[in-house]
This record gives sequence, C-alpha cells and structure tokens, in this order.
Amino acid sequence: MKPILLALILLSSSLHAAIPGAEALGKLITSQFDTNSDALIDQGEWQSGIGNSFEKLDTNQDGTIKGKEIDGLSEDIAKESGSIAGTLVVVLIKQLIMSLDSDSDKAVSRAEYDKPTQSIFTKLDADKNASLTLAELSELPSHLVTP
Ligand SMILES: [Ca+2]
Ligand SMILES: [Ca+2]
Ligand SMILES: [Ca+2]
Repeated sequence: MKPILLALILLSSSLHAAIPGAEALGKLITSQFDTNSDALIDQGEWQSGIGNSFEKLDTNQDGTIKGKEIDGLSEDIAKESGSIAGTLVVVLIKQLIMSLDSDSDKAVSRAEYDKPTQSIFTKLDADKNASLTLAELSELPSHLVTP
C-alpha cells in the first residue's frame, strides 16, 4: 500500500471513529429520540429525549443519577447495540453523565443534568441546521470529553 493512501485511511478513520462506541451511541440516541422517524434529531426531540432519559437512568428514582445506576443499564443497551458495542456505549454514557456532576458529589441531579442540554445541542449541530444527523451525534463523546 502506498504511504499516502495509508495516511489518508488513518486520517479518515481517526476523524470518523475518534472514540470507540461513539457511533453506536449515536445510533442508540437516534433510535430512542427520533419520534418522527426522519433519522434526524430536532431540538424538540432532543429536549424531550434528554428529559425522558433522566427517568430511565435514575433507576431507583431518587432524583439523581449515580454511576452504579448507569452500570445497571448494560443489559438493555447490549440488546440494542450488540454486546461489544453495548459495553463501549455504557462506558461512554457513564463518562458523559458523570462529566455533568458540577458539584462533584458523585451524583448528577436533575438541575446538573438539564443545564447543558441546549448548549450540547448547539455544539453538536455542526452545520447549524437545527437538527442532528447520526454523524453529528457521533461527535457527542469527543465534545464532552474534550470540551
Ligand atoms: Ca426526527
Ligand atoms: Ca452533583
Ligand atoms: Ca445538524
């Protein structure tokens, strides 16, 4: 293989799959949030999808999400994404959710969780057309891990 071609392949794979599981996470979000099934997540779907997810993630319904509760989702997510992708997705979700813990008490309250919803949408919407494609959603981990 010519070195230039190899470099291009390496470059494109690092652009599209910077973080393992990111695309599987994007697919999972699309399948959960896309209520009108147009393969795009608009602002309304994002807001209500994020809101509904809090209730799913807060499995013991004490009003906060803890790391343990996210671990408990592994099985459900493995069903949606396949076992290997599912494991990666759970790790990503945990990192993402826990990065919202602004007072560092190891629990994410509803206020901590809701606050960045709109700013995350704006960051992800690279082409500023007020809806998120799978490619844009797949950038979620890279945005939050390196804000
Ligand atoms: Ca939609
Ligand atoms: Ca907290
Ligand atoms: Ca967009």
